[in-house]
Amino acid sequence: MPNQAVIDFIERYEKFIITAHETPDGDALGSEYAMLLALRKMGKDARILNADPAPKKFAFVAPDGEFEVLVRKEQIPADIAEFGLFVLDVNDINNIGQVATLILPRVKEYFIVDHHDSETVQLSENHIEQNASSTCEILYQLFREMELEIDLPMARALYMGILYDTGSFIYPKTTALTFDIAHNLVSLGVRPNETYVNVYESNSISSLVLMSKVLATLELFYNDQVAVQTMTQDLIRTAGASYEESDQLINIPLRSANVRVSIFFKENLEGVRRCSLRSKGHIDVASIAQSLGGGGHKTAAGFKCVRPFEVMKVEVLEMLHHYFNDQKHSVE
Ligand SMILES: [Mn+2]
Repeated sequence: MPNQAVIDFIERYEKFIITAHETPDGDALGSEYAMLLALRKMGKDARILNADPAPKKFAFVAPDGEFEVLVRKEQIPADIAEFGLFVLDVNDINNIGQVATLILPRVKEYFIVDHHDSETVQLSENHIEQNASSTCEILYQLFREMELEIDLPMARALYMGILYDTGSFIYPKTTALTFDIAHNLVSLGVRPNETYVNVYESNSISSLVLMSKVLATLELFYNDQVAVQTMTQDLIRTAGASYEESDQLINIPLRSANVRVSIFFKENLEGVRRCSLRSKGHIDVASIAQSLGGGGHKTAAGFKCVRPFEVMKVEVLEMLHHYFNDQKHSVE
């Protein structure tokens, strides 16, 4: 039984902190809130502490204040040594921001629940990782296995995570099981349209302006099969937007039948630069991300850019060369 290790972990502690990756998305926040409610149902003391704030479009699943952002040392409980730490939706323990420096060294033990593939991560006993559509899909099965009642607030959170991480039930890891779970969550009272409107139709005007500006940076390589978009912090400021509002923009070029890889270089307002990669079909962008110090899935991956975007662009395009080498191309 793959989930026995996590069940044992829950039994060992009375108090838990739950966290997820930096700039948490729908699956990170949905799984955190569902886990929070599950632990409280079991009579445990639990709270969420994240490196970054929860975007409004995802925060609707929880009452205000549940997605706490770790900013001051004073937020750390005095009896932190008695806590277990749940790390959700991330397989790299360094990708949890200041939670890694302020909380991780002080807790007794941590446990990772995730669904990202990585060849570099050594799975240990405190780690479950399944080839699931989302962390929420893993948690749904865990709660069922524990015979824990899934109530409507938990169902809404789990549904949001599955909806978000499957791109509304279309990404490659969407299976019959995913639909089966979604069916059960809707039977519990989740309203798909309400979730959709919150997640996809509640964007601000600034995010629309940001989209137009990012799309204007579009460059195409290898006979229009590789798209590159670039977002600097100045561009975010001009649009009056926030960094988080760019999170779906990488998917836009993939709507073209020609484009097989979409690359998005993005800088946040603090000047931290990242590169995200998406592909259709057989092109493995995880291996590119891994060779540059990042990680992810075969069709969705990313890495931190220490060097300038222009330098990294040439490097990433070179790595894609062998997929397109039988065709005429130009790399500037
Ligand atoms: Mn996820």
